[in-house]
Amino acid sequence: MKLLMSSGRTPNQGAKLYYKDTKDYSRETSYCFLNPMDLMEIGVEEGEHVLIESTAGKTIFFVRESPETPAGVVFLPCGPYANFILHEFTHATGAPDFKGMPVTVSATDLPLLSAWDLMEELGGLRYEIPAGTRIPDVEKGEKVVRNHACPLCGCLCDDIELHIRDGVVTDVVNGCLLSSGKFQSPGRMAKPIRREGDAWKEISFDDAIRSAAEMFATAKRPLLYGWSGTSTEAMHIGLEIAEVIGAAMDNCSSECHGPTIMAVQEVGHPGCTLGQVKNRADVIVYWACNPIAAHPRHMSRYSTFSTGAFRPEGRADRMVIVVDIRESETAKLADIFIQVKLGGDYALFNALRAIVRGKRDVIPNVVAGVERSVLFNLADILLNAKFCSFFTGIGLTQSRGKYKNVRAGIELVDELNRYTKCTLTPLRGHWNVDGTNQIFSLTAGYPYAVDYSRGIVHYNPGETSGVDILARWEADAVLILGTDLGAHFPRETVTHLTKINTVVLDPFISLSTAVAKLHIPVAAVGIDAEGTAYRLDGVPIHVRKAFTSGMPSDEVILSRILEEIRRIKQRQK
Ligand SMILES: Nc1nc2c(c(=O)[nH]1)N[C@H]1C(S)=C(S)[C@@H](COP(=O)(O)OP(=O)(O)OC[C@H]3O[C@@H](n4cnc5c(=O)[nH]c(N)nc54)[C@H](O)[C@@H]3O)O[C@H]1N2
Ligand SMILES: Nc1nc2c(c(=O)[nH]1)N[C@H]1C(S)=C(S)[C@@H](COP(=O)(O)OP(=O)(O)OC[C@H]3O[C@@H](n4cnc5c(=O)[nH]c(N)nc54)[C@H](O)[C@@H]3O)O[C@H]1N2
Ligand code: SF4
Ligand SMILES: [Mo]
Repeated sequence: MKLLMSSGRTPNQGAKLYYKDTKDYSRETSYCFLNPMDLMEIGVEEGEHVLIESTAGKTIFFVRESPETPAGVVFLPCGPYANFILHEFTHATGAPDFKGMPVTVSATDLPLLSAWDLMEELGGLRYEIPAGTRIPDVEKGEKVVRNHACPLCGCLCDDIELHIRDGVVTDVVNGCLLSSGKFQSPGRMAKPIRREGDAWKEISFDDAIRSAAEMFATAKRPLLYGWSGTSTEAMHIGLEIAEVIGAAMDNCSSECHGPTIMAVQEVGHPGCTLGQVKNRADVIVYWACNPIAAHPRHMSRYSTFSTGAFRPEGRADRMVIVVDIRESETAKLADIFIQVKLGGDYALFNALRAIVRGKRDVIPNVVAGVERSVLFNLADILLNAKFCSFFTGIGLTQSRGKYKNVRAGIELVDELNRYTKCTLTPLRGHWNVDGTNQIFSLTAGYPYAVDYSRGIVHYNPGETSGVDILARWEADAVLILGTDLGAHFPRETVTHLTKINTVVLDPFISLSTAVAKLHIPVAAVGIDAEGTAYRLDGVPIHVRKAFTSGMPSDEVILSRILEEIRRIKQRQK
């Protein structure tokens, strides 16, 4: 049966992000959610397997019956299985079609593969952390750390309380499922490893740094990718390396809210801080985002359920609207849920703009699956709001239309500001992805996808963005830092990573470990390293370390790689 694939966050996929080497992660990311009508047509039931094929590849998924998913769409959790069948085209935006790619789904008896199996099918090699591994020289004793920032999603909640014994987090108070998952992950690596043929060999930090520096100093087309999962201080050093070796340097925005930034570059950003939303918003619209799964404390800490100076009753003082293609966990909590057709947002925003402009007569009976009367009602609610806040997600940036969807959304907000106060805030993903845009802009002049190969910075998403450079098989050395491309990039690009000099800098084992030549473990920001991060509304917050350890930070390793590269370049002169 032909369906449209849409992938996105689930609460359990998020809780297992720091357990990618486990069966639990493989299970949570190999589900496929199908409408009961489609199940009947395919001839499968909950718990059975299906084969999903696309022009990029095929693999096996575990069937979950889901009345919330519309007929004609198969919803897949974000992860290596969805990306195993994802093509690498970004339509000149940098963001692949994570939401809205045609696939064929059929019944199968074939067994499920593990995430490691998938990586090995592409040329990678699994790695097992030796039993009993502990990061060295951790601070001894028991302590409680309060008002700590959570380095996971863009909410960057800074009210976490950690209970720690001998460098092990024994309790996470105030944190959500995702937060506890990260602070309590046992997946830390302690020693650098290098791939030698079909085996991994432990090497010293000195050897690893020399080896990485050699790879990048001699590369013809180096790419430094990720950065959303580290401190802004580390990004600065990364940008210096990029300048010295003439690398392309890109951050997770390009595959995520990069299209939002492209829209902002065209029409501006009517934003505000989360404090404004908490204190003032009486109408909140979650458009193409699902905070219950992806920003689990957003609604309670900053928006829907929080009380504020002018919203003393919290939830009772606010009208909540969700626009999504499926009845997401967030949609179930809304006052009004509007179900739009996949890729239909551009039409919907523009219909609303016309209504706000008083052109009700030009609106057809149904727009992108939504009845005209529903749109009239929605427009009235927005126009009568005292302070309306839109939160937008990657259902806009990764579906057909990409940045044009966001542009239409911003233009609607602009239109509404003629009548009332209205703001739009993208629900940025990683805890420091906003920081990447700040630091890249400050240092290189552009927020992401900056390319130093011509000696001056060149910025052209769709050309100088990570997915596109890898899709063209252009890069010969790639640094993966603060991201996991093995799990999260399209199949073809991951295949390319296995053929070249791929270096991973990551405190934790990840699926990128499998596709790398070299993995250098580091201290984790917010755990045993510190640094600056920017919350999703652009507010900078200092992320402290929870305890000290003997692991070197990203800053230390990057500075040493830079030093070594300079030495090699000097010798080459
Ligand atoms: N649990 C968990 N949380 C995470 C992450 C994670 O991996 N796991 N990753 C973090 C990152 S990097 C990011 S960017 C954020 C992302 O956070 P979100 O933006 O919430 O991400 P998604 O769940 O991918 O997509 C949001 C919604 O878009 C809907 N959607 C899909 N297509 C369309 C469409 O055409 N129109 C409309 N209106 N809706 C559509 C989906 O059904 C989904 O409910 O999450 C962050 N938090
Ligand atoms: N199918 C599908 N695929 C998707 C998406 C989708 O919706 N569907 N969404 C896309 C989006 S929006 C994004 S942003 C990406 C998200 O994907 P990624 O950026 O790959 O997200 P994570 O897997 O959380 O990877 C973060 C990495 O940073 C590491 N890390 C944590 N702390 C530190 C630190 O202090 N230093 C260093 N060096 N590393 C650290 C973690 O161990 C982890 O490996 O996935 C993309 N892929
Ligand atoms: S909502 Fe985000 S920042 Fe806050 S505790 Fe959960 S994962 Fe951490
Ligand atoms: Mo993201």
